[in-house]
Amino acid sequence: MLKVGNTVNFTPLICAIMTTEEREIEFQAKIDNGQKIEPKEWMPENYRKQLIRMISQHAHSEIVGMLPEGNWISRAPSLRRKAVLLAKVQDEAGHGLYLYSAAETLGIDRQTLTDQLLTGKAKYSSIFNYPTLSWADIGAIGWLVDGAAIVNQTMLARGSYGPYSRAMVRICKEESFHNRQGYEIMYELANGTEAQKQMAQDALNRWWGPSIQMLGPSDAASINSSETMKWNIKVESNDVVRQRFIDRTVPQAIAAGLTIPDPDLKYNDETEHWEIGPVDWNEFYRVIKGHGPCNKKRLSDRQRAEKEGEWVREAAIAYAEKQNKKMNSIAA
Ligand code: BYC
Repeated sequence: MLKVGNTVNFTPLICAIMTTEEREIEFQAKIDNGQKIEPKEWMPENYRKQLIRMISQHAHSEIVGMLPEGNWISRAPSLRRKAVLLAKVQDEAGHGLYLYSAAETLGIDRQTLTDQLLTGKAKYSSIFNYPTLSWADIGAIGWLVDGAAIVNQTMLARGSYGPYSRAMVRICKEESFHNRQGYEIMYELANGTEAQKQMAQDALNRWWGPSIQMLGPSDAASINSSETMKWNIKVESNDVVRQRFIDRTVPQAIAAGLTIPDPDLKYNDETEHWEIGPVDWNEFYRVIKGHGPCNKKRLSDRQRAEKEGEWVREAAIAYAEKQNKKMNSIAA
């Protein structure tokens, strides 16, 4: 009980005697009012778990996502393209760092999260288990993968957890540049020589399906949605976000003179939406269970990077300790 001026504040006492059920009701009311939840506030254990799962998968995706693009830095067709790609890949590393930091506010440390990735316990986005076979694949990743990510992440920016939603705002701004550079690559190739046009079409043919799948299973199969949506971690369902991505991307393909590889694709005048044919969910589940074309390579590359980077982490810790000692001796 706190004495404030002449009045007595019973709030801490009331909080202390609230049951879990009462706290959950109060928490849900905050969510329904559109209030953000901040790290030190009370939250249901499953809210915390769901966020750690999602934010860490997202962070791992940013880091693993650097690998397919990194593959083309040394082979980019011009100095301008190389500089842009290098900057983009560095941005993805930055996104990973914000996201690991956002996850750490939930009481889990980064090494634990990294270990979960390296031991194959944690997922990362299915899309990064495909190879980048030609330069056009770099265009397709920026256009389609970053495009899908932006649609998903502008939705996540409206989510209930403060640190995650704020990280999304900044990440989306950077993703918009990534998306445009990817579309520019595709547009130029599609309007170049016949061979270049074919290269762009081939990349679209291979990346379209996985980009559609990347936005998560259909609503009927989405096991986490009941919790992630009840708590506004996701404010829209997987299918709603997927439809927005399709509606925005199909006209871009048409403008570039490329063909979406879906014979069932059609525009519905009544709903004003593009409708696609069946999604290959078998492929999606195969990939997220570890059997995509590059799952093994992606994991072994990350494991190697962890091992080869050990001396850097040791040096950084030794340097920080030395600096601390120096500061303490100045203060003494
Ligand atoms: N890949 O119940 P559901 C980038 C899993 S990086 C793998 O619908 P939820 C970029 C899901 O985790 C952007 N797994 O789940 C970087 C769950 O399994 P668990 C990456 C997937 O959470 C570098 C199960 O399927 N973006 O843009 O309600 C270069 C059932 O799913 C996938 C994010 O990470 C998938 N694609 O909704 C270039 C966004 N989809 O965990 C670009 C953050 C689903 O129960 N995440 N699963 O074992 C989300 O927004 C949500 O987690 C999802 C799924 C919409 C993806």
